[in-house]
Amino acid sequence: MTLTTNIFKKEFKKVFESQHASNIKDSSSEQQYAALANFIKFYSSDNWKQTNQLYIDEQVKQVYYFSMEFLPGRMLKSNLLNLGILDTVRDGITEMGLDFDAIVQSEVDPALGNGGLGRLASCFMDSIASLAIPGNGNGIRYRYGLFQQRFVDGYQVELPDNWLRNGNIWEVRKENKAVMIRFGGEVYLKEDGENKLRPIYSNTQNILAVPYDTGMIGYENDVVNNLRLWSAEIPPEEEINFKTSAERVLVNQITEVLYPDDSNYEGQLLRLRQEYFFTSAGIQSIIRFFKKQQLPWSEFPNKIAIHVNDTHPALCIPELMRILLDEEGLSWEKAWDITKKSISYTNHTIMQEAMEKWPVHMVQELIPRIYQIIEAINQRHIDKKIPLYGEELTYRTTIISDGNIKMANLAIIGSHSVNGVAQLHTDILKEEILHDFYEMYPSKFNNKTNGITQRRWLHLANEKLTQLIDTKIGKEWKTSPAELRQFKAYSKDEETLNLLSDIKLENKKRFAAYAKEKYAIELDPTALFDVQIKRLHAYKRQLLNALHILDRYLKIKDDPKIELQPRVFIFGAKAAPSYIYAKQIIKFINALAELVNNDPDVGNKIKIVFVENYGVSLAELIIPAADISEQISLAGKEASGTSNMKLMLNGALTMATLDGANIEIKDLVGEDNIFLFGMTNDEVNRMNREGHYSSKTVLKNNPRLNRILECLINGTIPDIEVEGRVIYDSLVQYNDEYYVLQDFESFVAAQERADILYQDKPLWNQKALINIASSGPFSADFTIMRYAEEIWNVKERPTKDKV
Ligand code: 26V
Repeated sequence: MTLTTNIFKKEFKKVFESQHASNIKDSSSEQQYAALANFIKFYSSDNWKQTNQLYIDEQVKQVYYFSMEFLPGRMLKSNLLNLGILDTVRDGITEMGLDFDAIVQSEVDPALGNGGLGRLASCFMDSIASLAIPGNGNGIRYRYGLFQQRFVDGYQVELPDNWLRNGNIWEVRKENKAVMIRFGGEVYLKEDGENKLRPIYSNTQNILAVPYDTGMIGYENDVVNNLRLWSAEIPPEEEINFKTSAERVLVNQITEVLYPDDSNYEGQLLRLRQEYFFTSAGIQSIIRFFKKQQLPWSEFPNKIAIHVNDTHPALCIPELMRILLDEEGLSWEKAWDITKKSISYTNHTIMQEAMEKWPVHMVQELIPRIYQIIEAINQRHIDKKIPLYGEELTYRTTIISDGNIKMANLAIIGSHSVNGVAQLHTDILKEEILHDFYEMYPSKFNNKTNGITQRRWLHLANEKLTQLIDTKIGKEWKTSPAELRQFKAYSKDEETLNLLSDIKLENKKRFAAYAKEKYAIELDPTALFDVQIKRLHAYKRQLLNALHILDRYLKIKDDPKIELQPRVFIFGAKAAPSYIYAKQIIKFINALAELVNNDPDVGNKIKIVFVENYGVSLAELIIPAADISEQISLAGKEASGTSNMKLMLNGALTMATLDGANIEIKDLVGEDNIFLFGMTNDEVNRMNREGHYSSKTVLKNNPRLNRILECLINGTIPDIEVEGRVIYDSLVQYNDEYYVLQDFESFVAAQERADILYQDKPLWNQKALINIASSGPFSADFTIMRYAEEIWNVKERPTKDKV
């Protein structure tokens, strides 16, 4: 059935009235949203059912993407887009006298992830469905998402994110698919009648894992895949065994809240519970599904690919082994072969402090049988590798050492593929961080540079730009992103460049209106909009950005008449609640904003907007308005970055160190269309090796920088006595771990080049256009095609339309 506006209006009215028993005209936008989301769910339900049935009937190989985090963003508009009914529905809603944008805004944005890793998982879900790849997400249905951030006197304050307050229309609770997870107790091996050892469990605590499924709608291809998020509950038949309220609390705690840290590993028992809970649930449901097909176990790796997103789901390995050995009675060799062939692993960080390791005693107590299996995997690894590689190398690669279980080592040994997320990152893994493993298993290592979905990050976030591109090169880029390169043909076309610049201005006005309403700050939309949006972390160097602003401020104070390119500096960043230094940087930037924004000498030359509660929805507002994309991490530290890709796709020029995917951006756009600065990874390594770096010496030779740093401690910036001192000391006394001062001069020089270029509007616009036209290779569609072909060995399916 093709949906016309008239049919839509009739159907929508029906849904609304059956739900609310009242007139639409008198309803709130929340109620209208609920009805519209229900309409979409109903509209796509046949496809959801049929996709699932097709996978069963044809026994196709399926991927299961295990991730502790998913950051899908609001789903209403993207579902309408992918169903091909966005315009029809928008027109219908408008004709009914309702406010479509208000309806869209009243959906909550589920923050079930911290940052890059979680958002990548959701971009991947969109691409997997849009490529008609049989794929499933597997994760946790947190009751509370990532904290909501507020600023009080410039300090970050965290509030709970009760995202389920008004229910969640997209999900379907599947009680009949629940599985039991066993924690604790004792386990011993006992011989069964057939000379086989079987584990006997006693005194375990059993917890029910109930799945909530959400349809992942492919782009105009009738595919609806499944995202399955698990929730912990007390099993009804065990109610009686949960005598104490403390035990009850514990069960509810498991899926209560997302850990708000993405860089600092802490050996928290609750987090280990979460990890085992959702991996065990996911693996059990896969096994259940596989067994229904009545195939021999040797077929398992031909039908199932299990992807482990960072090490958080690495317990998939011993859990799959446990089920194959204990419950299905396979031999160790067979089970191990199946496990390795099925599982693949992506590494997302080289930051040592984020590497997961669990104390042996904790794993032993919480999941005793899993511990036994990990121990056996470890022992077999040692026995097998010592004859081949000697003791020294082998012992450097063990899973268990110093009383800890190293999850990365488990993930590498128990999988057939290990990938990094940008070329440089993969090279660093191979040559430095995981070099010992690379010696052992060179063929496991491969690169899969990250990607983003152009449908959300261009089509939905920047509809005006989408229209311009559509009229110039057609619409094919939505499914064949390489087509974007056709847009290059317009890089000297005056009319197109002017339109591009008009669109950017409009997007900047839209952001300015938000800033005015929310923060009562007046922005000049013709100023250069300079954007840094990402988690707050020392290695990402928001501090370098802030010191550059301070430099500009001092220039203005020295000469209030100085001609400077007006800039609006936009920050969006959450700091982990326990990461004190990151929170001090937030306070510093907010204090600087307070000073600069209210200084009449400064006027429009500098405005600073630090948005509260940065997340997917705010990204969709900010990215289309950006002129400059700040990607200024210390070289070697940012595994890939993905905001760099989104900003480029929307015509921002990148201010970059040669780090992560910035290098690949540079290769695609050419050095003339990017602002590069700072040390390279090799230079950083050399500095580290030689150990000669002295931030004090840098300061001594740079009076300007010295003066800037003095402002942190001399009262120039009000109300940062504590923070200013801490930051100053980190740079001076503690020798500037992330080489902020070392890279400062070349950063400022690159910013000056940007100012000059911005004066030449046609040339700037041309470079913006080249950035847009060069960003096709960063579509997650390509990334997913490579995963599908080179790691998962799954096929895109021809869709009905294409057949
Ligand atoms: C690590 C940890 C450590 C223990 C506490 C909880 C926790 C939660 C998440 C993580 C993973 C952080 C890694 C991460 O998000 N990496 C980012 O991944 C992006 C997608 O690959 C990539 O673009 C970013 O460069 C990288 O920082």
